[in-house]
Amino acid sequence: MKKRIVSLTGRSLSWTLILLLLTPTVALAAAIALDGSFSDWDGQPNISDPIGDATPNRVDISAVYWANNPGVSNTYFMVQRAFPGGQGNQVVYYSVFIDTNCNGSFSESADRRIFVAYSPQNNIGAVVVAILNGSGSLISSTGGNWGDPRGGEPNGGTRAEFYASFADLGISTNQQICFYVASYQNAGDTTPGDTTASVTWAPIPAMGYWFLTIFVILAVLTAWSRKAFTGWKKR
Ligand SMILES: [Ca+2]
Ligand SMILES: [Ca+2]
Ligand SMILES: [Ca+2]
Repeated sequence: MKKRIVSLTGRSLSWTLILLLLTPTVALAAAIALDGSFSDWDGQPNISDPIGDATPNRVDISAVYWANNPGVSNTYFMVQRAFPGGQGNQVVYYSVFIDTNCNGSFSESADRRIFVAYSPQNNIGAVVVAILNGSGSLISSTGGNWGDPRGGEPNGGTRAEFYASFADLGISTNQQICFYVASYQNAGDTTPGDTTASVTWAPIPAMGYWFLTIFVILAVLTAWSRKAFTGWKKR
């Protein structure tokens, strides 16, 4: 019995240590702010797209990032394009096509399309977002100064961040979704892979981090109580 208690204690401590090591990593990786600054995307999941596979430059996607924040039922995206140059019309339209049930069809009523217009100005990067269902009906719209303003290379007029709530996407927490991103309504550049490929993603449950924290605390308390019990038995 004593051996079993010691074994359980050791196992609990091992799990506690693993979870304690994992928890700060999760917490540090999730702090997206819609503010037109982009250092918050460092370390987030992303796919690079080749530069030079679409013309003009303003429709040439170079990277797509996605993330969600702890305790917030939103999906966040950031799309970067090739430097569009300082002249002419720099406006670009993106669509994030979401197959919410991952059945290969993106045009069912349960599916979604996040339509984005990004227009870099001299001091702000204006972003307007409309969320449509797979049939094209408008669900909601929003926007903000969420992009790079016009400017020089390498980042001037290139990056835009935006979001869509779980509610507007019609998804539940931890639901697996499949998505791809296209510029100019699929006539410009697509990511990933300029094919019909898509990214599969299960946004972390809104309360997942809290659950993990509580789980770690319970594991620590369990380990301590069992250790204390073992010590008491020795006396
Ligand atoms: Ca940001
Ligand atoms: Ca590209
Ligand atoms: Ca579908």
